[in-house]
Amino acid sequence: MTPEPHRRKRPAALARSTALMLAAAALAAAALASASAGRPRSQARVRASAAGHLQVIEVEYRLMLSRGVVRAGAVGLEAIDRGSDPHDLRLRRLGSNHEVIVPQLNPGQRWDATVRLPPGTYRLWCSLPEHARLGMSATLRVR
Ligand SMILES: [Cu+2]
Repeated sequence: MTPEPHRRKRPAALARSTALMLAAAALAAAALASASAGRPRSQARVRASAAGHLQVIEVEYRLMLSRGVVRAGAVGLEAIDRGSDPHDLRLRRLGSNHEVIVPQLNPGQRWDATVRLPPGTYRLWCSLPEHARLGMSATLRVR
């Protein structure tokens, strides 16, 4: 029998190429893992900041804003009554008569909507008797 040189395996070269392929596969897997772990979170953060979001917690007798500044335009406004009494919420830009009115909520209730806020300084308050005077007011900057 004559040897068949072309079909003879070369163990050293084979081992080297297998090692390279494994290394490449490991790199690809690591890249995929980091992409799938990192991408959804960062995209969600970009979307949230681009749209603008403001959460207002209503308790006796305070309004707690999730942030003091939001970007002008469409803002996702969320109000939650975490107190033990009903509360409502008004927003008014200084120098304007236009008010954003959030209906009265009962304890535990939540309300949200997208509102359009032009740039300016806004006063937020609860319009129930005495509530603003007792501390349920806050300032928001929109820019
Ligand atoms: Cu109130």
